[in-house]
Amino acid sequence: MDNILVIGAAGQIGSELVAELRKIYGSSHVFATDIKQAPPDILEGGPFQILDVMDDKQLIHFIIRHKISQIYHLAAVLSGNAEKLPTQAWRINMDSLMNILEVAKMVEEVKKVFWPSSIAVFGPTTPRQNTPQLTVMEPVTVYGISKLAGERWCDYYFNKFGVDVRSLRYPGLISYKTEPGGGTTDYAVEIYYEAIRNGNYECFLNESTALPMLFMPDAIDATINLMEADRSNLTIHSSYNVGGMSVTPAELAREIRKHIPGFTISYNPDFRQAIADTWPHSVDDTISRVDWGFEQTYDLSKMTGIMLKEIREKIKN
Ligand code: AKB
Repeated sequence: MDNILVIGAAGQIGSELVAELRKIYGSSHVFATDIKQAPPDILEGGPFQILDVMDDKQLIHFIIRHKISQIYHLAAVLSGNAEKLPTQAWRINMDSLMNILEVAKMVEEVKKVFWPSSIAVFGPTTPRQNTPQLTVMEPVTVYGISKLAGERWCDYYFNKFGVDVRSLRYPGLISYKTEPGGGTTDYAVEIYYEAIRNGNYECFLNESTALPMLFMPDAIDATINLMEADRSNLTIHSSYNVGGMSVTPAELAREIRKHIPGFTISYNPDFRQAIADTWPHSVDDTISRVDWGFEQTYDLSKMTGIMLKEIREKIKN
């Protein structure tokens, strides 16, 4: 039986991924870790430990002690925060990945690694519509540069040392369980909370900024399906495009208004507008569909119904 380590288990992806992995592999086989305390369901649902991925000695001891065979490394500084503290963000994003790749190379029991990349690897010179898997990549943000460098390192460790590292270029992820922090696509989560709490939202991107987005259940399925795919079917060892839906703030607001007719939105773009302006509007994920069966099951309308219902419940409780 595999023992799985999730780093960044208290975060937006980690908190949902841990729950899903525990259903599949059994609670005692999924070790949730983070540098901060995890939400109660993660703490109560199986092993949790404070672990700093930047501490390579602590990391390797943990992996050996718990006979870890799969690692999901989700900890990162996202695009907005990375622009505020560029050198720290670079160090955290890169050193943490290098620690993981080195451990995976050294410890024979570690069979697979998952590391998230992002649509931020693309830049202003990339085709914006239906962005191909292989294309021009000249990111102009610290986060994007770190993700592109990370992709290159993943590919390098696969080719040079046979490390089985798998990765997705996540679009913006929309979820109700744990809010994201410090990203450019965070508005697409905030808007639902503010619609319920106040009936209005001031958006930090302008109304026509189209970005690819994916509802969290689809992102979790994609992540686990990629990790469970037969290695021989995988043709990409840097990171796979996953598309989702292309949405603007105005379209999201229109969809919310179908449920909350009085909802209003205003626009006050900040520094994150300049980041979003360099990212794709939509992404071509054909290779993910062919290689490991990626599927998107939620559209804007289905997702909005669930987001509003779940956030209402959460606020009520
Ligand atoms: C961010 O906005 O920084 C992230 C991402 C698209 O990688 N959500």
